[in-house]
Amino acid sequence: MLTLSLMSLVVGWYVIHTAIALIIVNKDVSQTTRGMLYPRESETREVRSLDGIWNFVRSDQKNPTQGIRDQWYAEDLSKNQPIIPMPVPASYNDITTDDLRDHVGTVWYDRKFFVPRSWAKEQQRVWLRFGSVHYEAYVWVNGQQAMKHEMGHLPFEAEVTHLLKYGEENRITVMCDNALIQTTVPQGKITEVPNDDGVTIVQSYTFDFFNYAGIHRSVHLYTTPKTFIEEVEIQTKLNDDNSVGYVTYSINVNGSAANEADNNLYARIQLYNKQGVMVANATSDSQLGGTLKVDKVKPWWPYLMDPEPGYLYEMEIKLHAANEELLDVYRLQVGIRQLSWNNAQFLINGKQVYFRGFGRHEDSDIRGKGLDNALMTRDFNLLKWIGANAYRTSHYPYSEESMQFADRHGIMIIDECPSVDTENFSQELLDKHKSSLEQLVHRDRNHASVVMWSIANEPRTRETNAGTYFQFVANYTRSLDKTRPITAAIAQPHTEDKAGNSLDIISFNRYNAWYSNPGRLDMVTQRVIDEASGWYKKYNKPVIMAEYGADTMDGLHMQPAYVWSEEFQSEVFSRHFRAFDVLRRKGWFIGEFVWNFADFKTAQSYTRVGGNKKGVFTRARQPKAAAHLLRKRYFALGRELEDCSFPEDLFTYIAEVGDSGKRDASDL
Ligand code: GCB
Repeated sequence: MLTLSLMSLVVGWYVIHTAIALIIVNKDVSQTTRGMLYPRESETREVRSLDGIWNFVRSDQKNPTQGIRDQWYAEDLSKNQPIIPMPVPASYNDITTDDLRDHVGTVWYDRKFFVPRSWAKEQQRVWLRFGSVHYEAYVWVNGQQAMKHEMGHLPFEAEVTHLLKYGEENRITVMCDNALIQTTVPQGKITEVPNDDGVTIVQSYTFDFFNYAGIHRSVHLYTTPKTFIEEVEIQTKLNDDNSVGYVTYSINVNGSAANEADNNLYARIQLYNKQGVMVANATSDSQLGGTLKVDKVKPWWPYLMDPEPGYLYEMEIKLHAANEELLDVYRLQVGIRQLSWNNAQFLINGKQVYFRGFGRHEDSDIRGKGLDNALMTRDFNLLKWIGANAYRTSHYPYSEESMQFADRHGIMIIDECPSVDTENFSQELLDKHKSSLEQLVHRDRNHASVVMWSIANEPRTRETNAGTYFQFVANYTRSLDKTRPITAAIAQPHTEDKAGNSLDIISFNRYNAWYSNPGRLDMVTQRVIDEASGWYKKYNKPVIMAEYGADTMDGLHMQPAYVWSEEFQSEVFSRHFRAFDVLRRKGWFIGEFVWNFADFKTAQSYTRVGGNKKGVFTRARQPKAAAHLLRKRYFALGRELEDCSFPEDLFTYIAEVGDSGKRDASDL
């Protein structure tokens, strides 16, 4: 009986705000992001990682708020609870051998660390920054609340100068709640369900990836001077023949100079090329803004569109007080490029782009969605091996480290916020959805690789209110950044969609021969052509196929092709390629994205064998047969559209068939 009433309380706790509004209004986002520059060392800043093994406690699922009531943060977790070791960064779900994987509700982490005595400076501040915690986080430092943040996959930070003990040991405590309800982004449902022991609470969600949780990305302590560079926003442009680049910057400062008279701050900006040669410099205006002009610029180009893709300059910003005193130094990598689009094309540096890439996931064995530098590096090597020039960060923002990699390798990013299968449009959901985009744009606006914002994946855009809802979301995103187009990956029939009007580029997802007409390879090509044409006809905007594919068990072979076999995946791809080539000739079809880059874990279901197997690579990042086919297509497109050269090993020697036997593109 007691269990039952506690359970009802738990469900009540998670379902308080589920009312669906009939009228939604466009309110301002109440809390917008400040600061959050990626932590970097400089002459004036120190960075310390708090990654490693933390202590971990899971709350009683039936009593998720117990730790707050009993103030677990006031002491070491180990004082009151049995603790287990937990790696950070990592999802906690797949680390243990018990049922932690499916835990619903709150878990606790803590760790100790020293703050050096030398950090106790009058003119210095200390910040605590999380790359991401999924989903909601409460953070205490030495028992004092330091911050609270709702939303996975996005960073948050707070100044902790006043909470730290210098030259002593300190403790950081984190409570993380993975519960998803109808007003979280993404949405989920918590229900009370009878089981063999009475009742249990169950987390359900419609999206097709495992709801991994925990401290997913790095935790940093970093210092800044008292008066410091808090924000940098840059925008870049090129002249008509791409020979001159312009970098417009604006800087925000937090704090004021020690002496009132010196408060007239200014910044000196220097731009260095890859050889370390200074190519432009400027002194800011009194608003701390200005424009750098770069003669003989090397523009940022996507992979295979130029022999030197992903060219980055280093921008050095030195903040000075009026008396010349150097207050702060921050450096960031800058790619100089210009985006444009119209009703049929997307262009970079004046050149038409044809996207060829993937929908992806941050997902791997054991670490779940935890940042893993080895995995990230391998993934970028595979992207380049296969000749992709783009991916969508389906279905949430990816790590800042991966965005930096994308800049460096020339991989274009369609940057997606965490809204998946969006439905039951309520005021509270709208506010959070907008907030997720505000946080995303703020975090990623300076990345050359980010070429488009995706405001949702497979939203239910035929529902009542969908038109108004997405108009508000799209217009808000546009108000944050006018330099990039806006898309959403839509799977509703174009005839019933209400969101396309608000987008700049239409992306659609469809699984012909899989979810529609399974196994029917003869029902792919024409259907793809018809659907893409339908979208274009309705909205007169460029169209991308953002998802297509087939689940494939690596090692399963069946001839003739049969669902789940490697042969079938290759055939499904090939039938799509035919459609894409017809569509490309129409002039408004601008990209093809396979679902998915690699196999990934999902919630348990009878349609999934250990997860979603639509990967071109296995979860261990080895190619399936279709990867070799896709590689030939992506490089063939690169050769046709951008005159790229073929990798030496693209073709396997088969037989002497004259001169055309080896390098003729028609043999692909
Ligand atoms: C989709 C979703 C993606 C799924 C995929 C599938 O349309 O956008 O998240 O994983 O289908 O394989 O079912």
